Amino acid sequence: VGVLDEPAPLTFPPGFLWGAATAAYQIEGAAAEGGRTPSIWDTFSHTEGKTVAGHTGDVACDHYHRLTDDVRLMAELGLKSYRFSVSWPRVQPGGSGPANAEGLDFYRRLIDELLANGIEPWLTLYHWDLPQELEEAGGWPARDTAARFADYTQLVADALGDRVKYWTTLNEPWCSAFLGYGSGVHAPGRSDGAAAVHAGHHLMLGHGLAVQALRAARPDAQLGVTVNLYPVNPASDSPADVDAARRIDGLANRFFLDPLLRGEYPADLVADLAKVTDFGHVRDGDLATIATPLDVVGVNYYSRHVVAAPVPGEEPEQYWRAPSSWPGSEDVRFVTRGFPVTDMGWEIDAPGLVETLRRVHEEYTDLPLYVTENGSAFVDAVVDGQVDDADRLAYFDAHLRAAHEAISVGVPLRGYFAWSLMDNFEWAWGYTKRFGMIHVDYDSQIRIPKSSARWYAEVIRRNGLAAQ
Ligand code: PNW
Repeated sequence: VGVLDEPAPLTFPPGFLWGAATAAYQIEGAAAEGGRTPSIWDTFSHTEGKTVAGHTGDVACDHYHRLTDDVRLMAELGLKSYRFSVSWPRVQPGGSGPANAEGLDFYRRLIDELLANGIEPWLTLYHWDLPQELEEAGGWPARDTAARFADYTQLVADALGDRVKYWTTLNEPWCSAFLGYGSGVHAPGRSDGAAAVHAGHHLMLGHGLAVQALRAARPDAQLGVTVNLYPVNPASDSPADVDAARRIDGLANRFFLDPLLRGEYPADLVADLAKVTDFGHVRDGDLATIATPLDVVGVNYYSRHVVAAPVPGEEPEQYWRAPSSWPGSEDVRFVTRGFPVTDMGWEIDAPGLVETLRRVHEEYTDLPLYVTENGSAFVDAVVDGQVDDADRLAYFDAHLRAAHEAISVGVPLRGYFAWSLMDNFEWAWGYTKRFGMIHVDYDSQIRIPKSSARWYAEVIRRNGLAAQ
């Protein structure tokens, strides 16, 4: 092959924000220390039968006691940014009232350590750990929770706002609403379609109020929200399959994108949900609040949904069907195509990332986009103190090529956060699924950077991928 035929290295735009992400309940541990009160995830994980093997986040990666060592590992990776979440019950015990100075101090020390290492802190306010007291007062299906969230946001902005430029209000409101209150496979484990739809609305209302509070407190900050998006394709061209795809796309993607970025619920989705709720929970002015202007949009991407019309008697077993994360569309079948899958059973589909980013840009917004999570679980083996995770590395490589392709067709993608910095508590799956670039031994708490971590450090150093 001549020089001109050789594939060129894929270089990203100058200043591309290379990062890694985690979430408070998944890594911190110290569940009953420093004045923290229980969240719905403490209650849920301590309830028999809710998580694999009864795993809880009581200790997790013990990050609460190891933040200095963990930031050193981030610096060794050369991370430009670190996306973490604040535990609401750590900084505002019980979810209302005054701040807990000891909880805030933990995040202040974390942020200062990041800044001292030249790592941009990216703060997520809500990654699923609602204070248990607020769940007992009705949780996200109750309107008042949105006001409580705005109050908590104000408290965090006052305490940490001088140190943080990038803010995400909610992580993946679809999961909070439809896994938490629909299928109940996530905390708080309720199964009620109407409650899930109402929760989704109040999460977005809380987001809008939080953006307004942050904007007033920190006019210079970059404000956004993170949604988990999926291309949704019909399994065939049949009108029934095409309609199934329209319905699932409505619940998975448009339920959130349309209110947040257009200030309206899609009419077809409202009609689909007529048997579930009459949308009487939506008050005048809510949609304008929800659509309060943002500076950035975060997209979490893992896989694609391929769906088909119901076939009586055929019920494929899926993580989210227990009883259903899809109110009003419980009968839709999720089909697999025989693609290679990760340890979550999710099909690996890097072109879906290009489609997803293009859709957000072309149909919804000109705002800068960030991939705030992308990654994969695989079974790892520690051999002679090393973890050679070629499968995870290949997943990152394929998706970064997709991210680069999206940029080359005009998507204003400004950064990418690998999920996850380190192995952690994978929600209902406990410690049985490993997403980390850094291996964690949960007995010794020894961290070992995997091959993917060393590779990612090289990607960051080059600001791109080597020629393939
Ligand atoms: C996201 N689904 O969760 C979360 O933001 C992370 O905390 C989590 O560890 C990561 O992705 C990997 O799971 C999801 O069932 C959980 O479609 C479930 C689904 C999607 C995202």
